[in-house]
Amino acid sequence: MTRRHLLFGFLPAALLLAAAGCTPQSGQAGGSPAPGGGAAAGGGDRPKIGFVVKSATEVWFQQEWKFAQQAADKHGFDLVKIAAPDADKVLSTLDNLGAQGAKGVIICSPDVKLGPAIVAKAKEHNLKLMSVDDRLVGADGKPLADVPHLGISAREIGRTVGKAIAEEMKARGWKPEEVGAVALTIEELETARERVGGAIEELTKAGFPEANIYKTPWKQHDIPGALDAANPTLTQHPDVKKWVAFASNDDGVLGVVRATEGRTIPAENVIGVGINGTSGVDDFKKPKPTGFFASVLLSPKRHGYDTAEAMYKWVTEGTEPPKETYTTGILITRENYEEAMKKEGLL
Ligand code: FCA
Repeated sequence: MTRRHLLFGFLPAALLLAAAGCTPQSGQAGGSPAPGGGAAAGGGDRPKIGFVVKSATEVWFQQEWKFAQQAADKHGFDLVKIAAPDADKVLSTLDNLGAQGAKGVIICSPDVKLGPAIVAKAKEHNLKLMSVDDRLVGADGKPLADVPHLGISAREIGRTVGKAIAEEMKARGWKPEEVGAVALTIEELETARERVGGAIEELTKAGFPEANIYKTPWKQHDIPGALDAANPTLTQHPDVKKWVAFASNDDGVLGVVRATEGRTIPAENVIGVGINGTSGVDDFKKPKPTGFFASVLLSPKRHGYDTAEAMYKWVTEGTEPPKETYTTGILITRENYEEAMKKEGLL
């Protein structure tokens, strides 16, 4: 065989290997299971660990996956990244992971009330289970305390949001009674309730009238969904010329900010403060400031890398992760985001 032939013969195999190591980022569980897929990649005894998230399109979860993959590369395990945006997909994903011989799964469920069903499926398939970001709850709405969880210090981070808004209002010389607040809420999710609750706590402490805080349910948890939610609230208060905005994450606030832009409310009349940093950063990169003023930068590295590593140690060494771990965040604005994000490996 000529060198040329060898090269061509080799290429597809190399591509296959790459593809097997880099499992599909979404839709995989709904398709045909691939039992022993890892073995085909030459990793027969490499443990397989699932990382299931509620959205593949939200930048936060892409970042979590990226860092989880770094843990997989370092320790030599196969990471199966799957997006499960609804209950059916969550359950079929767990069956699929079981069929593939996975040993553990980390999950941010689209619905935390699926907790007992997820625990039952994990047990059935002998999968070690931990939750990330959104804590699973039981039928009584209480957290499933037995499932190790890594989340954010939601109340404290919400307080940081509220303080940042209050300070910026002061810096701009705004009178609280003239300002309206759009607070996007996801009442059924504890971490979201706590984040928004913390922001309201600090705002009202700083003299913001509670009556001017318009709680607006956020049903479809993406930027267009937030824009749609915010519009009616803005319409209902045509007399309000200055707005502040907060939500459980950047995407919520970005949607509200886009809604204010759609109504030609000038950017200097809007103070939006998000949480995550991972998608809000796009507004900081725009040449002219938008209404997206700041965000609390979280650590997708800790949420992705640390959980994946902890799961690997659990399945290989039997060391169970702590039952609860809560991470912190730091306030970023146009002024300091580059340095802060570089430190986190995000820029
Ligand atoms: C929730 C949010 C994400 C991120 C994560 C830490 O899952 O939906 O945007 O903030 O918590």
